Amino acid sequence: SVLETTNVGKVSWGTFAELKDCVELLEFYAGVAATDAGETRTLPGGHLGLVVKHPVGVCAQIVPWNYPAMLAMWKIAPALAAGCTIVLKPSELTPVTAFAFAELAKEAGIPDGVLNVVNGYGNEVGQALVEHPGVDKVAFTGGTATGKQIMTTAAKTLKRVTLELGGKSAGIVFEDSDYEAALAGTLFGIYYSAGQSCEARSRLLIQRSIYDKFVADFAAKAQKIKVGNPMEKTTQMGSLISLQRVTIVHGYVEQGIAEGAVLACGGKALTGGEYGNGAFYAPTLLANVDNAMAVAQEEIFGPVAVAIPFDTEEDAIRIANDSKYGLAGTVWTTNGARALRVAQAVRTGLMGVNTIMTGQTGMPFGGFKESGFGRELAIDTLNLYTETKSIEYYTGAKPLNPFGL
Ligand code: TXE
Repeated sequence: SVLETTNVGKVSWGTFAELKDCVELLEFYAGVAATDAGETRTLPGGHLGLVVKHPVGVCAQIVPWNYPAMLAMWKIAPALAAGCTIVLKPSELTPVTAFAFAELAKEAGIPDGVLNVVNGYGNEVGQALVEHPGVDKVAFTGGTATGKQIMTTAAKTLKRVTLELGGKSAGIVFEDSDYEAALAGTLFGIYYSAGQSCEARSRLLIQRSIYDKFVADFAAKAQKIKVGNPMEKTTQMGSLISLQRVTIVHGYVEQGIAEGAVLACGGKALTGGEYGNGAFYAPTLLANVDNAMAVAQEEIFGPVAVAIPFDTEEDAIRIANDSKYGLAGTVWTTNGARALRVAQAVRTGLMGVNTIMTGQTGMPFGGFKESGFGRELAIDTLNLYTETKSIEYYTGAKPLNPFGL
């Protein structure tokens, strides 16, 4: 985790949990691999049908910088379990742990050529992998614009493609929620990983009757988050990936304020002193946000939440769905029927009920709409790394002779 925290700048207790996740995933898919029994079908005319799975082949796996090791393992583990070979391209910003994986793979006895790691820029090395005729499948996690470009390029050789892209997920807080639980959960849901998570609950939809109080309490708690050296155990939020990211995030905050949002807390880069060696941004909340504003529609990918009021359940669902993205969300309520109504009505691949802990091993992870397609972390992820083959086996005693000649 020291290596990964050095790689990405996030808190070390977070990267430790992510690396534990990597081990869990390897164990999970090792078990899943052993369960692939194929299928047999009894067919008419003396035939027996066998349905078997074949590895899809060479997989280019292109991953981003926000969870460098963990997102790589989300792809490596099922590909190995399916019998594929891998060319992994980490982000040019965070190549360190991918290379550590390659060394560990060698030490573990994985034959040369099975898990390959190449480093380089997306528009050079990434693009070359997507174009290469020897690559059968591209599995990508990253920005939606890059995902669209990859899909277009991959079409030229009809590669199999799976895309896990951005999000603008809603945390929907009803007046009948467990208030303290909703407060704690929504806070963690955006500021964990400094908001650099595809499933970050970056839009807070809060019922109008509790809106003012919730915004005030959330802002008060956000200001208490300990930001600083990611190696310190007591730090709660570390550095952003780069100073360039800080500039992008701040640009969005300024745009939001210019469009009429009210800054409830944060809104500035943290510089000097203990912040001098990193790219720090204060936990930020923009209130009085309208869902049409850029800060409510675009993925900021930093520690910035926007608070939008709603009146009724229908309202909340409509606003949550008014997004080109469809990755995740959470509904905070103590009304069980409402929880399931809303969880099903919001068009996202993942929904939490009174939790932001979506993305656990075994549960299909992926998006609707422009958040991509394909589901990782689950048993059926193996289908993304295999081709299905039908073998029809003639078992009749007499030779088949339809022409009778
Ligand atoms: O990601 P890119 P960037 C979102 C987030 C962020 C935006 C852009 O909103 O602001 O994406 O971030 C490789 N062919 N997410 O520019 O470009 C690149 O080298 C092949 C969401 O950092 O998507 C890297 O390995 N590969 C996200 C990977 O793609 C290409 C996580 C991701 O980079 C390529 C990160 C090309 N033409 C950003 N261009 C999530 N879903 O969690 C780039 N790459």
